[in-house]
Amino acid sequence: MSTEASETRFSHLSKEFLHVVEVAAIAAARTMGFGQRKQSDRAAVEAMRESMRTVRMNGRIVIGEGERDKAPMLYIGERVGAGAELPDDDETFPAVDIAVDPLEGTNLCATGAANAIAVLAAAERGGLLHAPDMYMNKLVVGPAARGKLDIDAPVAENLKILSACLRRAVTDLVVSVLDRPRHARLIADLREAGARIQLISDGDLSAGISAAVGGSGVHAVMGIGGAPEGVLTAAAMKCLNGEIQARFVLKDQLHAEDHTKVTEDSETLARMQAMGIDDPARVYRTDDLAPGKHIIFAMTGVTNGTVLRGVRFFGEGKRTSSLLMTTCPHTVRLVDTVHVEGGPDTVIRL
Ligand code: VTB
Ligand code: MG
Ligand code: MG
Repeated sequence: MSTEASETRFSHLSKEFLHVVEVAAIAAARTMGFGQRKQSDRAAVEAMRESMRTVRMNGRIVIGEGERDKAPMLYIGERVGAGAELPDDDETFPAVDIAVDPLEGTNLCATGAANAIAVLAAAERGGLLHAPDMYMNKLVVGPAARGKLDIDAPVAENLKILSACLRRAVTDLVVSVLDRPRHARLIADLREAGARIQLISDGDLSAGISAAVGGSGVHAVMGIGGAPEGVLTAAAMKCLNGEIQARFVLKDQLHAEDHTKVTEDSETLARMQAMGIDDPARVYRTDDLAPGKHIIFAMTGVTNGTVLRGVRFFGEGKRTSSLLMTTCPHTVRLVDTVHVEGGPDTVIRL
């Protein structure tokens, strides 16, 4: 097959992935506010997995719901899609690696708070880093500051550069930070430098996307969140011309509050090594986390958010708001879908 033909075939997958995230978002949104984050998550995972079955690809999950024994669905290494059983060199379907987070922000959904999303990224084989589910320190900015900041520099210095890039005072910057005890120092540094802060209860991936698009009122994301979300953020940054810099965080670098949530460093290091990460201290940039040339990023709002609206149920159907992006060709689509379920009298509203 010509490169052109295979590229076209790959980019056509984006529409199928759009359907996958829409379906997952709708399933999760049904449970909004139930106060049952596990139930919300399960609904999204099941719906996403089911809709992924017919996607015309030979898919492999590289970032998923965890290891097989702990998560029987969308586990790391699971083969998905219509060509799941085929060998990699079979050309019937494109071979793709997939990173999923069927419900990013389970608590946000369970409480009806802003910015819960259903999300996935896909790339050609090897196009997304295999990252274990562990913590990751991140710095996310939009196109204007791409390549200008340094995750290792003092916060005040990064803010000064960011303010120059965005041509506004440091006091006019908004940095999104997960509201966690581990960020006490970061928050104090941001305050001392004079920046404004948006403390979020969850969802640093949504926040990263906000930081990369103009007009969102968020200019950067800083701090420690999940590594899987970091890889997904990187895929989005490739499409939005933004940047993520990141570093894996081990137990001894974490706040005591987080210690119970992570495995012993020896075990974590072994998991990292098994996934091909030899230098646990290195800084990963956008292209290290998402090295793929052909990236597809699809996300649907579950609850109302900064960039996307949540799922609306209107009796005769549903309406979803999604972000669908590809690198080849480079497209960013804001997709507003009406899923019509009523009869011929159903009115489609603007
Ligand atoms: C992080 C963050 C996510 O959960 O994984 C966080 O990246 C978990 O952090 O966006 P804690 O262990 O401190 O709760 C999210 O906020 C939501 O999945
Ligand atoms: Mg998840
Ligand atoms: Mg998540």
